[in-house]
Amino acid sequence: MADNSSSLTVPHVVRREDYRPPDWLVPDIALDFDLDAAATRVHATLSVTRNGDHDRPLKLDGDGLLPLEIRVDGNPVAADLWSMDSGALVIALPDAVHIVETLVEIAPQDNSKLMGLYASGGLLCTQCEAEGFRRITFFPDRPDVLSRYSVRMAADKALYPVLLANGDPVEQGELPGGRHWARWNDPFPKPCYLFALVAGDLACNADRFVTMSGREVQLGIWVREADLPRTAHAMQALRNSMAWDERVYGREYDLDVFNIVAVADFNFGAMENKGLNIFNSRYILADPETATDIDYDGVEGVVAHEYFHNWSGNRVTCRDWFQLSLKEGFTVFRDQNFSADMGSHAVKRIEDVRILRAAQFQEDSGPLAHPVRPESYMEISNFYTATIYNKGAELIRMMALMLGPERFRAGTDLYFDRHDGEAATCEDFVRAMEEGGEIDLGQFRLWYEQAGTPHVRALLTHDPVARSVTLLLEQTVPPTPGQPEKRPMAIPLRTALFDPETGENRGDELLMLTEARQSFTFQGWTAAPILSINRGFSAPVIVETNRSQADLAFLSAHDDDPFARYEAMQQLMVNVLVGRIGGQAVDEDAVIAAIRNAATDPLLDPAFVAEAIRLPSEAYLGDQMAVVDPDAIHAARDALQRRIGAELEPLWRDIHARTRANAFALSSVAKGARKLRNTALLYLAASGAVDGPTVAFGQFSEADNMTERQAALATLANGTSAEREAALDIFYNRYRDDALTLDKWFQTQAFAFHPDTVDLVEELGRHKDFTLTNPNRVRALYGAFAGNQWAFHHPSGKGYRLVADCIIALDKLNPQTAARLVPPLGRWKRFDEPRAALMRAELQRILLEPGLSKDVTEQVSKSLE
Ligand code: 0A1
Ligand code: ZN
Repeated sequence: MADNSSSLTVPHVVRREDYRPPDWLVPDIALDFDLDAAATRVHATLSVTRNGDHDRPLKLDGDGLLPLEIRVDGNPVAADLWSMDSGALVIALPDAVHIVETLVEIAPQDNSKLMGLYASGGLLCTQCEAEGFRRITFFPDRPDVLSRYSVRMAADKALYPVLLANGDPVEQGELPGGRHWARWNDPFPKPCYLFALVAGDLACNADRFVTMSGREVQLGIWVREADLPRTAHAMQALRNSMAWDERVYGREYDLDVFNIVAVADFNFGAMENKGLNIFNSRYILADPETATDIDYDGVEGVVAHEYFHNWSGNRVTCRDWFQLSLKEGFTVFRDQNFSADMGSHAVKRIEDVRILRAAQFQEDSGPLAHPVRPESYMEISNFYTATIYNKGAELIRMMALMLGPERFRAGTDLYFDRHDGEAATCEDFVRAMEEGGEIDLGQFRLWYEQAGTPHVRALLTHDPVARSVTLLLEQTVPPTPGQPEKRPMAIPLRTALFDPETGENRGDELLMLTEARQSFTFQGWTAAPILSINRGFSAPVIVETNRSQADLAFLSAHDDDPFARYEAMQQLMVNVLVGRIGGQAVDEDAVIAAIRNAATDPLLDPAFVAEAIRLPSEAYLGDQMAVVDPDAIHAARDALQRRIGAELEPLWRDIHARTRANAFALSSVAKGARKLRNTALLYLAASGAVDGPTVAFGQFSEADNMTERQAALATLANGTSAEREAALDIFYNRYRDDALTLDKWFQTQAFAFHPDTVDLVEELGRHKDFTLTNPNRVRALYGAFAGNQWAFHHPSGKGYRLVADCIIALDKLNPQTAARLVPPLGRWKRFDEPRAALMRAELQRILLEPGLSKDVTEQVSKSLE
């Protein structure tokens, strides 16, 4: 009786308002795995207790499972006492407490969805969040059922010499026939999405950490033997994270061991399973030969993120999946601040806002917009979004700003202490902030409910007679699917006024905008001041101001808030580019002067300069237009880049020569120099100087690190020089056997501003090294391509067809990863009608595909509404 019903039924909608506490609890579970890639047997023993006074049966979720045995209190269950319901096993139970046993058989090597127990490069590993545990054994697969786990694994000792699971190792032994076994116990009750096991031939980078109360923790990073030399950075990041969480949040690690395993095939970045984090290898492995500085920072940030989940996610977990941002938004906020503390606060904030605008603002203005706490979903995997993660982090950041550091810490202490060992809600978090921080967050709660990015118009008017200025603020929150009307939000705006004569900042204030229209008056201004608003990006909103180009130029040179300074520079560039696209005469000289000033200011951090002088992305420019015109945007941006390159050519040559390093170092100074050097190379190549490709090729060949090598390759890939082909060939031959680095070869070409990118991507999709079975490879080619606005939106519609073909083919193997490629196609309303029609046609073609997954069905059907 194989159960295929889940793939045949019309997707069912799950609603937040339908939440009910579980009918049955499972305080203890013992799992016994007889591991084998082709056929693994899973025997589960559940102690179950009836929760409340009811007579409903026990329902154990299952996905693709067939019960080979069912026992209650040791006895086989009569056929009329159990049934199957959409994959779940339903058992009628007479009493309040029982022991239920089931036996199933699964085939990890056939599991291409990478959810549940699967095989990756000779390893067996698990991924259970959100609903993968039901693909391993029958269980109430919901985060508010917390159990103590005891796990026994038996496996072939030669193939799987290492056996890991959550918690602490307790016993191990030999078995006949070359097999062995191990048992792990996890003393902390946890939801099943945090279950994990790994079996394989792994080597360990072992270290230790002594916690603030003096307990010693054994740390292990487990990888293939050959990858051991690439694990040092991850280990350092882990130790730093452990110390940081003690220092900043007072949170200590709680088990005797903490293990991390790197796997090559993984749907997301990494997973915070209790005591046994499982990582996409791209967020563990790093060395100068193969990892860029961005990769190094990614390793540090993701290691921290997963470690921080031990408190924000594991010790305090989520009641239901609508509360996902409770753990994700808070944990992203924590990892962002950790990374800022490890490097530069200013640069980290700029990078985080860039990501928020690129991913979350786009999501929030499209058909898939949803609140940070959604009201409904068809497939929860589709809700691991930039809104839940990044906008969720901004909500925590706003609360932290409004409370101030001490009261925020009082709030988080209260939250952790009050809810330790529980499954909590976003409301619980806000209430802890209110009580611990002694603040009323009544109106602030709307941030959890209302989707859409608020727009704030800020108009500053000066009254010379009264010597006062008035700042008029108006907010609107745009309609989003299911939410046509919006209420005004509570928006914290850090604001300062600059004296135009002295250049002095007369004080930073936190203005709370709580009404649709509100004004603030400031006294003592004989001359009109210059407005600096949303400093530090204090609220995730779009601000429109009546500031002149001269005001922006002033702020780009003088604002003492680095984010606001960067922002002024970007706005200066946006105004010029949008003007150029609209065919207006624009003054580009101000932009060139601002870039020259920043790039020659010896007091500025080079990493900041590199951020400040780079042109806004094509996608960001598209967001500023009523209808996105990819060709006009590309042409305008490219022309300005060429002009900046040509006019400041000596400066780019000078920076490029001056920042050449002699030996690789990972310090902030060395990273900043590389970042600025790569930007200088980009402008030098754009200048049209005849030796541009030679200089780029020189950097490519001489670099002793991947940051400079890949940037040189990317610069060459934008052009049509002979050096382009040479560098791509060299890169391919050097890294053809290193999957993570070969991903960069695919990605660089898919992301290039090259007139033939669409055709090249089509060819690369047929390359012998391309495969749909590895999510990193798919993202490197099609994910990067769909983010290349100019190429993806080629007027022929070929880009849309390529991505739709990929979605259709991939959906049969890995629906989660396929569904993540849908959003770029879903943004058709933002484009001209010929493009919109082509995009819709591809979405409709996908929807007609027989047997389409729930994941892709949800994303495509919402995108067509
Ligand atoms: N909780 C993880 C993200 C994650 C979600 C689902 C997964 O399933 C494939 C994997 C990872 C995190 O926030 O890091
Ligand atoms: Zn997370």
